[in-house]
Formats: sequence, structure tokens, C-alpha cells
Amino acid sequence: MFSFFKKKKPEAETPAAVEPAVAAASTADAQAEPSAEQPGFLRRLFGATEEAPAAPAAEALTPAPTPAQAPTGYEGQLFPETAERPVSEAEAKRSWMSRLKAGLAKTSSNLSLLFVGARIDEDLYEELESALLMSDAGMDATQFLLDNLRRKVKEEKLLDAAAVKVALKDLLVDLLRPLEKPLELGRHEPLVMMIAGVNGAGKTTTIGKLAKHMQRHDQSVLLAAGDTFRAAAREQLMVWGQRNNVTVISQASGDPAAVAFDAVQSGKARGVDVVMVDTAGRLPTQLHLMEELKKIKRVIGKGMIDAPHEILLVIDGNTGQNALAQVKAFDDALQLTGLVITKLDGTAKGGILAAIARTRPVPVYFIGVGEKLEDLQPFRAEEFAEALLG
Ligand SMILES: Nc1nc2c(ncn2[C@@H]2O[C@H](COP(=O)(O)OP(=O)(O)OP(=O)(O)O)[C@@H](O)[C@H]2O)c(=O)[nH]1
Ligand SMILES: [Mg+2]
Repeated sequence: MFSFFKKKKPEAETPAAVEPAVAAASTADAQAEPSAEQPGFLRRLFGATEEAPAAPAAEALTPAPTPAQAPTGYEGQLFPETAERPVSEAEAKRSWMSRLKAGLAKTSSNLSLLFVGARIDEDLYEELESALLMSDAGMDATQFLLDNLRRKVKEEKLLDAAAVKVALKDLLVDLLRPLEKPLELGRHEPLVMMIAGVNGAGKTTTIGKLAKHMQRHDQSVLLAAGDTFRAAAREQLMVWGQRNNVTVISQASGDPAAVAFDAVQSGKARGVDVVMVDTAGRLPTQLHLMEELKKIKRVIGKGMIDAPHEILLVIDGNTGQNALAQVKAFDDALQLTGLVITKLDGTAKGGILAAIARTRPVPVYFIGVGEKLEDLQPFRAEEFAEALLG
């Protein structure tokens, strides 16, 4: 599922030091990007299906030093390991669809059951309206879907409930399709990603999962422990980084912007493919903390022109309509490039994606339906609609 075009990696550079390196690389050098004409330039896409997943990268970055006192309770696991057995693309897709369906079962049962033996009348539209609103699709998306459904039913003279259900699914695919966008790797060396969101949304776990997916695809990754607010957060990432051979840049200084800057410099010096900057959870109403995020972004830009290249907002899929306020506030503050929606497993609020599509269509790069590595996958409108109304 997580396959993409690969390019031949340049000579591996194994860093000698484990200390966060603050390299004095000239920004002009670091900014030299491969041009589209260069034969070696390859667009590597997450979510493309051209190639099977590759073996993990042979060369490893120096792991982070062990914290003097590793905290108990984390045991280095940001998420439980899955069995690392090779699976075929078709098998991976089948298993993802079944987990997506299971995860969205609460949202989908409220919708799908309405169609069982139903007559196409006003009652059905009313029930559909309630079910969509209950799934947190919001007034606007609900109205939009129902208006179009009524028109389609009339135009296509649909008479049975199953056909109406298919029509609704098609409309949902059309609505959600603009949110579908693969994460494109290899555009910058390194590709710098900043990850933000409210407390407990799943930011750190998502970073861990993405790092593992990327490593499996021959990408070298460096993490910045930018959550300097919770001491445990830094340790959590460091222990995890050590276990998984991922360098984690961390500072005791408590300034997340400085950590992010160091990580970008270090990423450039070490020639890593991806730098991911974790940040502390915060509410959009905590204005000083939103200012802090802007500062982190600005300072990353000082480390590398045009960086951060990706600014992701992680949203808890259980949040419901408040997720919209989060998208708006974080987008206004940071100009988001993408969303990750976690914890769609077990929620009855999967309709939130429809609301996002109508009100603030920031691309959804990944959705999460569980705590395992394989439970985070690229978002595809067709699969999502199929899981809800298939
Ligand atoms: N069920 C489920 N749990 C998830 C998913 N993604 C993350 N979690 C869990 O959510 C909890 C919080 O995750 P974190 O990654 O620590 O969240 P965070 O946003 O970094 O939290 P703070 O740093 O405290 O703001 C953890 O227990 C994760 O395992 C998901 O898709 N499904
Ligand atoms: Mg965190």
C-alpha cells in the first residue's frame, strides 16, 4: 500500500557523532534542488501502486543516545509492532479495506441500514439527513449530498434502495476526491515536515508510523523532539528512535524552534531524506501557543529556504465538528499542506471528512484506524466511501 517510485540513493553518509549537529552548511548549497530535467529526478509518491514495498534501508543513521534514565512505561513503543511478514500488494489492500470497514463500522451502520428494504420517499431522505448529521458531516455537506441525490434519483429514475445507495456513494466519492493527494517524497533534500495538532490527537504516534513506513521504503529519517513542553514526550521519542535506528534531535533547552532549527541543519549535514518535527499539543484558543507554532515554522525557514515543505495537522477522528474549527485555526496560522485523521476506528463521526471537503478542503494525506503500523494508510476517497456505503 505504501509504495512509490524510488530513486537511486547517493552514497550513504554515516554520521560520526550522535550529538545534534549544528552544521554551518551554506543555505545556497542546501537549497540546490534537483531540476525536473535531471534524469535522476524522480517523483516518489506515497500511495502510488506501481511498485511493491522495498526492503528497509541497509544503511542506518546513528541512533539517538540512550537517555540517562529511560522512563518506564514507554518501553520505546510508540505503537505496537506488527509481524513483519511480506505481504502482496493485493493482500495488503484487502486487509486494509477490511480494517477500514471495521474501523468505520459505527459510522457506516447508521447510514447503510437505512437502505435495507427502504422505499424511496421523503422518510428515507429525512432519515438520511439525520444519519449524515449524526456522522458529523455537517449541515452544508449533508444538504449538498442530499440535494444532489434527489436530482440524481430523478434524472436516472432510480427506483430501488440499493441503486440509491450506490448513487450516494458515488456522490460521496466526488465530494471527497479533492481531499485525495499523495505525499510526494524526494522533492527536497531533506523534505522537512512539521506536525501540529491539539493534545493527544496522535501526532507523535503518526510520526513514528510514518518514519517506519518511510524507512521501509529506503528513506532515511531524522526526527526533532519539538515537544519540549512535556519532558516525557522527548524521552518517548528518543527511546523509540533508538530502538528503530532513527536519529532524534533533542535539546533540554525547552525552545522547540531551536530544536527544529538544529534538526534541519543536522538533516542537511547528514544528507537525510526526511526530517519530521514533532510539536507539543495545543488548542487553537491558546493564542500564545499558536504564536509559538508560527515561530517554529519561521525558524525552520531560516534553516532551509522554503522549508517546512509539509505542515501537517493531525486530527482525532472522534473530535466531530470541532475538527473544522481546528482545521481553520491551524490553517490560518500555518497554511497547512495536509491533514492526518487518526482514530477513525470505533468512531461514529467518520462524516467529518465530508464537512472538511465542503468547508476547508485541505488534503488528507493519511487516515488512521488503529494503533498498529499498518493502520495508518494514505487516504483514498473511493476506499473511504466504499467502507461507509459499500
Ligand atoms: N485507536 C487509535 N488510537 C490511536 C490512533 N492514532 C494514535 N492513537 C493513540 O492515541 C494516543 C495519543 O497519541 P500520541 O501520538 O501520543 O498523541 P499526541 O498528539 O502526540 O499527544 P500530545 O503530544 O500529548 O499532544 C496514543 O495512545 C496512541 O496510540 C488511531 O488511529 N487509532
Ligand atoms: Mg506527542
